[in-house]
Amino acid sequence: MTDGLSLPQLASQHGGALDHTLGLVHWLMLILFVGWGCFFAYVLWRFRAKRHPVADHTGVTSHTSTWLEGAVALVEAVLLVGCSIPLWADRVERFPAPADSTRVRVVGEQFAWNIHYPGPDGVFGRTDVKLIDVQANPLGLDRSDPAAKDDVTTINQLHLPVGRPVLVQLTSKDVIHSCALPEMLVKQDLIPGTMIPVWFVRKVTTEEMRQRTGNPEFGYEIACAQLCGLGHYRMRGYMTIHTAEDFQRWMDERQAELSVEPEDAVWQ
Ligand SMILES: [Cu+2]
Repeated sequence: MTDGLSLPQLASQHGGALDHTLGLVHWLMLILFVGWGCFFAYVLWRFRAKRHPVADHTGVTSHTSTWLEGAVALVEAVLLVGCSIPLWADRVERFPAPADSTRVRVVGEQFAWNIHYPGPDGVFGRTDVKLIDVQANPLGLDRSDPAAKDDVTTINQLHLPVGRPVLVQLTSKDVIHSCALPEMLVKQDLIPGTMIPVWFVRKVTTEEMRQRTGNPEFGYEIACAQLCGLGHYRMRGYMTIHTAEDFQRWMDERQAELSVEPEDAVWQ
């Protein structure tokens, strides 16, 4: 239904329903465009000056256009109440259990994405604004907190396993940013002082997408969708979707690096 719209390659579980709604809206708009265009042409012909040399103050007595407008409003109400609201309600009411999910924090800043994994213990370590060091510790992670010992942080590199739900907590250090993952049909603002949860299920690994698109360089992009300052254009991150085994291997490698470099370790 959305083949002609040049949408990004779909790579998430919920994205199909969103694309479907988008397709329905486009069809409705096409029908409206053609319908109202024909109606306009009819009115120009029907009320031409030759036929009505004197203005008629009574105007049209037929109620056809009222019924037509009522029908359009009804279809729009069905799209909103029948498609969009249930889709949204499903997203915000049915969060996956943390135990069954990969959990990660994404902290926006001018102009980078800080990624924070809780590590094998599943607990995010304490962060403190006083410990923030732009180069060495951009998240202000307190490595003396036992829960922070196994935490993994990266900059602009989000690694996730395919298939498993991911629970992302979004926040910002400075201004409002927006985390946009086009292929996942995910877009959510990051607002300083709030922690906004988002979840989605990835269905296609980076490797599969490279084969599907025929582009060996393909990488999922994390774009900032809010004009957040002069460097907004370079606020770009990358998301790599691994198989479960490859993700575990990646996480194990980060854990191994932690044991060598226990203090303030940051990986690019
Ligand atoms: Cu931004």
